[in-house]
Amino acid sequence: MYVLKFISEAKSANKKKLAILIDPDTDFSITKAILENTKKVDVDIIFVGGSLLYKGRIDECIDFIKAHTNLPIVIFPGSEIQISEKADALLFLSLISGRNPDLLIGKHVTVAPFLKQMGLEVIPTGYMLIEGGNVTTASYISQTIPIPSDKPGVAMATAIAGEFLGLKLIYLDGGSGAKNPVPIDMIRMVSNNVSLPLIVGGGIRNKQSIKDAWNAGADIVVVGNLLESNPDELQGLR
Ligand code: 1GP
Repeated sequence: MYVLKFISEAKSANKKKLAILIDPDTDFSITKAILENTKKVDVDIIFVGGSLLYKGRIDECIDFIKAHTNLPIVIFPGSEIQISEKADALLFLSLISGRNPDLLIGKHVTVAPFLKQMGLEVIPTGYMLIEGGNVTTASYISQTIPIPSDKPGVAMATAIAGEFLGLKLIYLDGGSGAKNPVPIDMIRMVSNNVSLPLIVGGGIRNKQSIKDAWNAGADIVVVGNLLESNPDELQGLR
């Protein structure tokens, strides 16, 4: 319960958190540079995962990250093969924005006994894909329609349903490489209507977008591509 406790306590104290997403397929030399940069910008959590992996070396990647940082490592799995007992926790994602039964409950059944054996902290997460101006790998691979960016009410209703179902976190995701981040009015509406910690990511390209998401009610903002493409942008964030 350590990671969820850490996230929930931060929310209660209104301490905004920054997470970075590391794709296990990324060259370790680049991952190393990203991890060096995180020391300068006060990153709080490391998410590991990808919508589609080609190399399948999640254990190796987590070992590599652990050798370079003490931050909590949380698996953000793109599929049921992305599990590892080396991580601190795993977001047990139910894709509540979609209507693909396999991603709502199916894959979960297949993998649940293995997760139980591993003793990994499993965090039930309502995962919502939001339309971000292009088709992302996440929406293509999941074969689901993301929530339209101009329909904050749909996102709000979905998040409330997720809370009623007993999920512990809500994750609004434009998908990695989204052209546009999750709209601010949508973040605000979801945050005003659920009491769960709120994670927001996808398509964040500058520090102002991070601050805007935090101010609108995101408790954790996740950045991925930005760390590779323009790491200096995060300087002076806090
Ligand atoms: C996607 O939030 C992550 O789930 C990261 O997205 O790579 O676009 O920052 P980006």
